[in-house]
Amino acid sequence: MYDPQTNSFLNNILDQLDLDLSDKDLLRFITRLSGNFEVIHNHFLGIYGEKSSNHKHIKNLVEELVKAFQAREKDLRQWDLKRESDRGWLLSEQLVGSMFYLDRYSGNLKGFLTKIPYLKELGINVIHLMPLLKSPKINNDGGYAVSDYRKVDERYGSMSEIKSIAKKLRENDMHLILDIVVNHTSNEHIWAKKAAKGEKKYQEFYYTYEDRQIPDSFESTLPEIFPTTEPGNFTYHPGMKKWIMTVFHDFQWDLNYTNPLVLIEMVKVLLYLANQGVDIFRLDAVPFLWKRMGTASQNEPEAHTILQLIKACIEVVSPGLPFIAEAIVAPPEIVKYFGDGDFAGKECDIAYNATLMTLLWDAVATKNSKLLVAGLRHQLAKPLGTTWLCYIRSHDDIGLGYEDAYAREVGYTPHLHRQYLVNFFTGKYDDSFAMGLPFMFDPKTGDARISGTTASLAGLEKALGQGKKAELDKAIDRIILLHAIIISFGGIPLIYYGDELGTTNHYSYVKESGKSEDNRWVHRPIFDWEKAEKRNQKGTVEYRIFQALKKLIAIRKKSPEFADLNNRELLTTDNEHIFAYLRIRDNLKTLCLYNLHDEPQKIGSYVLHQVNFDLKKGIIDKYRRKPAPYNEYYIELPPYQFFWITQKV
Ligand code: OTU
Repeated sequence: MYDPQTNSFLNNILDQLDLDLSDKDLLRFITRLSGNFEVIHNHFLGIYGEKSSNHKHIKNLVEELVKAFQAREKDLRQWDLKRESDRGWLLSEQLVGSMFYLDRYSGNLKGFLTKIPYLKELGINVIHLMPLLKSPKINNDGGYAVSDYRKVDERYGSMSEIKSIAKKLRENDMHLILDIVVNHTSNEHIWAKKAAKGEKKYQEFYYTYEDRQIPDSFESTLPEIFPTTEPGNFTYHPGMKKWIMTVFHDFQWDLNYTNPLVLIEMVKVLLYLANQGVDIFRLDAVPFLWKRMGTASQNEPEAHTILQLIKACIEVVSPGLPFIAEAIVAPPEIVKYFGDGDFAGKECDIAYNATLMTLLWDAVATKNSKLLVAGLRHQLAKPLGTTWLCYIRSHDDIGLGYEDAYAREVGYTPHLHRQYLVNFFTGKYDDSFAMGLPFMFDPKTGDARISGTTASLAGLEKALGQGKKAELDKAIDRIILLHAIIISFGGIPLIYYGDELGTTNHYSYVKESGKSEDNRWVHRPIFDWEKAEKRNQKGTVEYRIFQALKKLIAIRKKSPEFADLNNRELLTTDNEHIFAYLRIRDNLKTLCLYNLHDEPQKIGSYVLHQVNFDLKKGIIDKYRRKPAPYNEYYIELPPYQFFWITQKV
């Protein structure tokens, strides 16, 4: 709501800028600015306090927004207007994503352009290029340790190439996602270097302490992210003679957002990258943005305030530019990154559906949907206009971060069940088909996470090794089944590069410097373009998986009910081995049934009545393009098969 005092503050700032208000674009900018200014102002003072220095900072922030808008190129401004008028594009069934390490996929940015036809063939149009900004050669955590936010690493190309790729993708109706590593910088970033040299201003950009007193107090409640290789959350810097907070690796220094200058600098970075034509920002590690002693320093309320504040700023310059929250945290915490209360839908637009991902793997191991369904039922409704990234694998490990309560609800002892899953996926049991690796086993807590590619976790690597045809078929079916779920569930499916070809674990990382100690590299393969050629060769594994995924994607794009309008209904059925949900849009209805078991499973045909199908009219399985099979009593699903049963009502 309009507030006279805040408005007069804004007018004063604008008056001093002497803007040409006959410029229509600028007027649109001012409209947005006046719409968001109260949030910018109040959130800023809410976090940093009602001080005159903070009023100056707000003024400075507005000036930066004006400068960034003035620098924004004409074609991007036009693009903004298009996005502004169609907020639904993000929820559309047309979007299908994938992610790539440039060096491992196409060598560099130039090479990536030559891969667009391959991506189009599969149906991919949302492109997440893994971190590509300047970072140290070895200590870079796959690019998540940035040493210059305004330069592309020379290994990959240049900033002007980003500009042209973003443009080229837009011309092809594709969208570019880039990472913004907001929580920390590399120790080789200029701020860190200046801090190391003793510049107080830059030491205050980070959390630095002269002795162990505060670090020790923090440590009593801070968990460890990489306990095996990076125990503790602080690193001693002998030059500075200070302890620095380094929650991830020792070379990743946590930025100190209690310092308003850090926030302003980060907003400037985002504005700069938005002006290069980036379509979507993936904000890395957002739960960690605010530290509070006595807590785990994740998901603190201020982390949300900061995100809302950043959003309010970016929206003024490049309206409709979505944020992805990378928040792989407890399920009830994840949805909060969409914003809640008055800020519902005004924080991040997209979030990783880590709950779905983890519980899908649970379903693979147990061949049972009960924990999956329980977990999803507890997933809080998200605001309209926001959407999930639905994924099976990403470049990170699989953490078993579901709530204990869900596990208890379905009759599991939470920690034993977690242990079972880790053992299962790391191939400890004779009947396990998975060949994953344990990631960051922590003897203090007994917890571990899991590394491995989709194909290796789903049994393909083992089946290929043993040369067992029946096992191979099952593994392929599992891979297709999992993809059928993420493609139809609601949200943007994110297909991990190489999964479309059944790429198994890539063990040569142990010989790569800077990677050997981090087994997440086992599932970050060097893409094999010869293998990709086999997608055209009937009967090959690559053909079977690629063509099935291609078909699933093509069907998705012709199925408006697969858009994400909070139009999914989870169904409880009489068979726990079957996962079932209904997707509805206007007069379209699709019942999605998945057999998670390696034996045929039946589900009572009452489910067809339950979802109000008119059986006289006939029901079609969209995948097979045939009438869906059922009799008076049941529908039978062959092992690891699924039906997308549809009817226009
Ligand atoms: C992210 O992941 C990135 O995806 C990782 O590749 C990076 O190593 C890391 O940040 C540091 O930049 O802990 O195990 O809740 O789960 O931020 C992966 C979010 C991670 C964290 C997530 C982090």
